[in-house]
Amino acid sequence: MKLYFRPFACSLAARIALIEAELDAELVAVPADGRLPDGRDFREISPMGYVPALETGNGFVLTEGPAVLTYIAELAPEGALSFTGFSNAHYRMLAWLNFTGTELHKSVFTPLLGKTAGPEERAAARARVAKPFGVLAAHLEGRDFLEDRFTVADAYLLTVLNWCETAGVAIADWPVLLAYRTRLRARPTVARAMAEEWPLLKAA
Ligand SMILES: N[C@@H](CCC(=O)N[C@@H](CS)C(=O)NCC(=O)O)C(=O)O
Repeated sequence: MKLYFRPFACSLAARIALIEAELDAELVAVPADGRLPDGRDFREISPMGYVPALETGNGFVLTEGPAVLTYIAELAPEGALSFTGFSNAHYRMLAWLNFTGTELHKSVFTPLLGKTAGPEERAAARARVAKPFGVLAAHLEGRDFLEDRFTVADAYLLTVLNWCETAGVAIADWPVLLAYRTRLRARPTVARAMAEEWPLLKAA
């Protein structure tokens, strides 16, 4: 299995999930020009050019973070990274993955972290953070994780919260979210995943 990633991009969540699940995978860094070490153009694997992309041993290719994370969670020992079966918690976890992807990642952080948005679009993106952060802060008050235990939804949310400083989002204005991020960063699997990517980010 191969995970295509960029350091500290949303693919970090998949790295965390692989470590949590103790699954072996080759981690392939996608260069800025998309030319992979084996000579292929990354868009042959991920037509949008986006990480994460997961390529299984039998040639199955999966893109889109929430799908990649759910796939890894289902390869993990039963119940280790998600909730199995037709349970409310399982569907809530899927809802959190979608919430993070739509209300935060694409709506707020993509315009703030990219180079294409002008001042008006950036101001609008920054204004969109208060509502979802407020919902999350209210939900996480008194809880360690989004649900009763750590799941891939926490891995994704932590990954997105990591971008606050670079994006100019004052996470300290939501102390519950800051405390959640601090707690998760101290989790050994998260700390290991971040330590693996940190030198690559600095070198980029
Ligand atoms: N809808 C995609 C979005 C993934 C995405 O935005 N990936 C970013 C990194 S966080 C990326 O690869 N950007 C490279 C680019 O825009 O060329 C998903 O959920 O996986």
